[in-house]
Amino acid sequence: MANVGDISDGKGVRNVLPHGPLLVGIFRMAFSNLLATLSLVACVLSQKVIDLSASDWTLENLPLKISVPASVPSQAHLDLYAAQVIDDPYYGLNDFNLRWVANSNWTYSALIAGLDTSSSTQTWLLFNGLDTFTSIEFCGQPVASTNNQFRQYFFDVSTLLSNCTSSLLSIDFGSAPMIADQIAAQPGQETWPYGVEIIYEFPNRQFIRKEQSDFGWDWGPAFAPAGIWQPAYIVQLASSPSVSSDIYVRNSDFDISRVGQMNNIPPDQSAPWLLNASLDILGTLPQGAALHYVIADSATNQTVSAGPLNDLTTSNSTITGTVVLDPSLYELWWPRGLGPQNLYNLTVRIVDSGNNTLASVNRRTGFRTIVLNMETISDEQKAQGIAPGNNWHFEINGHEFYAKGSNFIPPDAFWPRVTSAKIQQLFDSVTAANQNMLRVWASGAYTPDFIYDMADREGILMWSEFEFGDALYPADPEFIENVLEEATYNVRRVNHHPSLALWAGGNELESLELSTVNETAPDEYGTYLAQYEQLFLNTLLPIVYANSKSISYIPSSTTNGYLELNFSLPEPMIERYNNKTPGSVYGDTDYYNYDSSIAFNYSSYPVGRFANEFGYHSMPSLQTWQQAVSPADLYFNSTTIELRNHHNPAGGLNTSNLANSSEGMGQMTIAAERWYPVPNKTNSVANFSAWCHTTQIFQADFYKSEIQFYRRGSGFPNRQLGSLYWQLEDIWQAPSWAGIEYDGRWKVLHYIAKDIYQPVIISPFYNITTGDFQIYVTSDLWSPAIGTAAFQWYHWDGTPITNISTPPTNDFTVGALNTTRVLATTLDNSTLDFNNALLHMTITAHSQLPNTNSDSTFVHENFFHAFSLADAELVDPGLVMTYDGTTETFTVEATTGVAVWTWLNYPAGPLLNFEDNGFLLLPGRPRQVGYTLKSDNTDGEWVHGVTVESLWNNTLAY
Ligand code: BMA
Repeated sequence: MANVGDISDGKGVRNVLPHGPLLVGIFRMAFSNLLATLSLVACVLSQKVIDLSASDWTLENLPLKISVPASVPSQAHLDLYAAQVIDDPYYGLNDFNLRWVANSNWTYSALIAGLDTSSSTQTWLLFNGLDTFTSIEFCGQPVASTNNQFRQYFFDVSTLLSNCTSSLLSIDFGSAPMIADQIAAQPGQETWPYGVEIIYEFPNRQFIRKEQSDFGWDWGPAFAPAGIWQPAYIVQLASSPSVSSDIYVRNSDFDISRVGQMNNIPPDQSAPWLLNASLDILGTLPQGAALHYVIADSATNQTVSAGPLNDLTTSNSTITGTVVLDPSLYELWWPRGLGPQNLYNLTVRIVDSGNNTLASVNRRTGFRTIVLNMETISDEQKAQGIAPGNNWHFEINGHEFYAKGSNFIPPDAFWPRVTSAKIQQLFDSVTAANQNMLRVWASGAYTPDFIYDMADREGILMWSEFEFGDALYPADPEFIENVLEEATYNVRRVNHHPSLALWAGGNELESLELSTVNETAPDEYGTYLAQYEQLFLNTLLPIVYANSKSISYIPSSTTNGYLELNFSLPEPMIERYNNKTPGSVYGDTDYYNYDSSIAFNYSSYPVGRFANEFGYHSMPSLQTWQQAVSPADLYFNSTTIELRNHHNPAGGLNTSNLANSSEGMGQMTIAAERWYPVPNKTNSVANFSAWCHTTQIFQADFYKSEIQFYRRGSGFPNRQLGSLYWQLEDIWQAPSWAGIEYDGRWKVLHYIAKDIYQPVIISPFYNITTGDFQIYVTSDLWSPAIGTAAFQWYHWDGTPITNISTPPTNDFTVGALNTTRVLATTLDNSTLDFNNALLHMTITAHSQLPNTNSDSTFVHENFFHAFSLADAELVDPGLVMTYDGTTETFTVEATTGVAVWTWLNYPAGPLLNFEDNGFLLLPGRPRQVGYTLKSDNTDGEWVHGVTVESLWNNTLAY
């Protein structure tokens, strides 16, 4: 008996014997089953699973005379680094210096001990991920070649083993960049109009099924690693007739939907649940094999229901069954902030005709429906003031909600070193920042299960994507077949996670790629559109629909939605593309504008139903730079820093052309100069640090402005119901759009996102051309909030301005998922010097959090300054700070003036985040700031290294 959920727990050779829970299970069984159970033990003893991570691996390149000890899972760079053949790949310019590693072939080999060589054994090699081009040999004989990082591969090597003198497993990895170039150069190979493939460093990524950002991206390096990057096993099953039922489950697909539910369509919430369980196996199913399920509450382990699965279908490699479940027995799973994350343990067993267990799988799952509703705006919605067009929002358990979050990129260029501790720390930052959704961007790797497990527990919805981005892709049968295998494996693998929110075909394909073809080669548009539809509508959509009823699909992450969804058509989704009626609103938006002069001009932002990407890059902190570059390189435009900045992308492997990077560096500089006083310090490191920080202030300021605008749209005709900014976290230490630096340190952005994603916010909207000034309160709660808004203008020295006609307070009621205007006026520059005036606004409101019965109080504060802070006559705020070790809080106070962008900074070494940071401080109003300490290598000494500053510090020379 094999339990696919258990395998990764242990290392080494493991005869799968009954253990604790199974023995308990045996005693629970009725006596009539006991004999059958004993026969199961005989069968159990016959199966052997060898975890290949326990073997002694070697990594070699004979021409280069390199042979080092290696690991599984791993990648060549990591093993070479561990063996000190190479330096830290993340240091300095190693992105470029280590190209030879990517351009070389690498062989991983190990002698496999403990194999059962009896002729009655069926032996499989099972790889959950090989990155990417391999030739595999076992016992000195060829087994297979592979060419897809994202597939699970399994090979029957029984015959080879029966003839084996040395059980050497050897896997040759070819250089992915070299092979991509060879594929691109094949006669008759597909080409695309210039500019369609965005080239970062290595070209031709679109020909190969490997993490696309491994070839470089505008926020990351190009290591193009190779290796056995996921767990690998040898599975030995008895194949003699007496135990012909020996089975190993290699993958499974559990789908919990409402009876009658169809993908992309909001289901009937009163319908019972339908569990569809499908197991992919190695071995041979005996006649009469059946499925049995148990669902237990994951908190109490109490069984909620159990029984046989019905409507069985079997093939050589899969067994599937369904059961209808009584909805009154299950508590719903909700995303964070909208209700509890109720979870259940689902066990599905394959049983033989005597009810003996042949294999079983455990998965933690949850009961919820999540739909991306893209239906036409109904007459009823129009009557509520919603603009015509289509919907484009998520519904959880039948409720519209506001999706708040960011875009998740690969957290490291080398996945095997991504630990669950690192991801837990990242998720803690996500939940601390009031986010409920991450978009798992399309050109990294399919997310491992442990990350989805964490998302299930933390209540973070995972908008997931197939790995295609910023290119068009081949549509020849071999490529399509390869994608089909990759997609089927991954859709089935993750479908049971309640956090799974959506499948999207890829990144910016419709909005950027197809439109680039349309502009640059309109005559060829039809050809490339047909290829696009072949892959994203005729291949990927049917895979999602065949393996899940519970998940919606969109062909491209930014999309105007469908014109028609008709399940009786061979191609059920007909895309709208640009078939739009003026005055109507369709789809989601993707917005980047590096002209910082209009950054705070609301009319430049897109008006859509959902914002799935938007942003501007900034520098990481000095502390992060110090991890990766030498002290001599710590200045803004040092060559090392310019070469680590990949926006704008270099567009190839040439490192001597810095023009593209300089443009991106310039965008940060100009934005800082345009909107803030900029540093000009005598100490060059202090100057560098202050400049880095100022680019972060602009970034945070800009995102805040956009998020306020998008959130206000929830109560506007576009009924805007989501904003996911670009991007959550960094892959390495470099300038990027991230809010969290590589080691977990929060940039200013992450603090500001935390603030502006609170349920009820107050936000100002100023039209600089007309002087029109409005203030809105926006709420994403599910019940109305009643409260009071208060306004007060100040001079920079903190004295209140009284000769202005803004009312001191306004009472308001803001509806559920709605916005309300609490002030409308015109700012008249002849009455006040607005360069030197600041409006402070606060709200206190009462309502209930979704799915709770108790009242909560919601407070928020914001401030408004009409013009650039570069032109303001800021005064010294006289910031002082104290630390109280008993309450573990810092108290910060401005004593002589208003402190804008007040910033608590902590030294390199520990990892923590403050409760609040980047805030405005009025004089005489001390603020206590707590913190969450995540790691500390200073024995608590770090508290003495915390400093406080504000934008005023930019005006000081030191
Ligand atoms: C979009 C994303 C990414 C990219 C980001 C910043 O294009 O989808 O591909 O990194 O913007 O340029």
